[in-house]
Amino acid sequence: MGKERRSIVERYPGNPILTKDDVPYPVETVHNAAVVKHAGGYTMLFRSHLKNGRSVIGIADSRDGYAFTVRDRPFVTPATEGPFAQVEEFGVEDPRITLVEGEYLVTYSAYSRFGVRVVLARTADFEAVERIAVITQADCRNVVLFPERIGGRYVRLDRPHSEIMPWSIWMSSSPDLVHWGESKPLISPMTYHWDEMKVGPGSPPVKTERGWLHVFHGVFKTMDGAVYRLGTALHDLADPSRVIGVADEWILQPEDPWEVTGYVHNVVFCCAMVPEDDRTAKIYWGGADTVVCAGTVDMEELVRLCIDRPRPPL
Ligand code: BMA
Repeated sequence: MGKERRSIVERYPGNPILTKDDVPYPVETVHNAAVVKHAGGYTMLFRSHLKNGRSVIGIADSRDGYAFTVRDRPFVTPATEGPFAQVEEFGVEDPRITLVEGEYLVTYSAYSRFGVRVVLARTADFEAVERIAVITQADCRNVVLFPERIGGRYVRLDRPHSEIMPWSIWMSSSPDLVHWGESKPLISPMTYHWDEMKVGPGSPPVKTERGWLHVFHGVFKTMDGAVYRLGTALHDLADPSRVIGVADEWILQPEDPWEVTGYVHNVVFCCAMVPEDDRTAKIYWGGADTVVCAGTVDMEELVRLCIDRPRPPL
């Protein structure tokens, strides 16, 4: 192994690409951003902490996927009336976006005194958003939807969490996006490994010739607190519950000053991988729960890592 190994995620030299100073309303952080291609450019949904410690989801637009302009108002704020008010009482966090059958489906974590659950919403144009349903029980986070039905069913990865550690990545499916079942664990943390404390889905899966590729986060607990890193995994195209490979090594860890120090130290947390035409993809991550960062990956290289240098999924 040569010492000068190129990093797998090439950080954008202009990182961080978004900070709280870019937001035209008062926020303490901007992080954990979902991004999709839309209307000839890129649209981002990102989480911000308010000064009361609770979170809202903002929206920003870009031509090139790096320079984003934040809109005047947040895209999702906690519902204060109607059927979603009870689950969103303590805030909305960590959006993901998947284009499914012509509409953008958005999932986000909703916190309340009853724990954390995931809400599914839809938007055609990123102007209006319509909540569809609460699609998990408590406690569950990090729902990422596959972009197409597989075997006639909608499919998602998610991460339920309970008293029982360590917390794993599960898959479930649905006939209608509202009722979910057939749940099973697919990827577990590995003892004495960079992800030994917990893992969770990061980006919605992207279709490649070799399988469904996604980026996930893994957490290691140290005497100095937890370290959030990113890993990658590949699933069978026809049956994504079959994990083809989970790369043994992480692909990104906190290294830049704004990833090492911030609202929560030592965090890189991914909610989006956006494929480009040349087999690269842009990935986006929150740095230290404080800023949004971007970088590029060679998707073929991620696929190879999963196939050639795997570790056991469970
Ligand atoms: C997780 C979530 C993420 C956050 C991460 C690091 O549990 O709360 O939103 O980025 O912790 O603090």
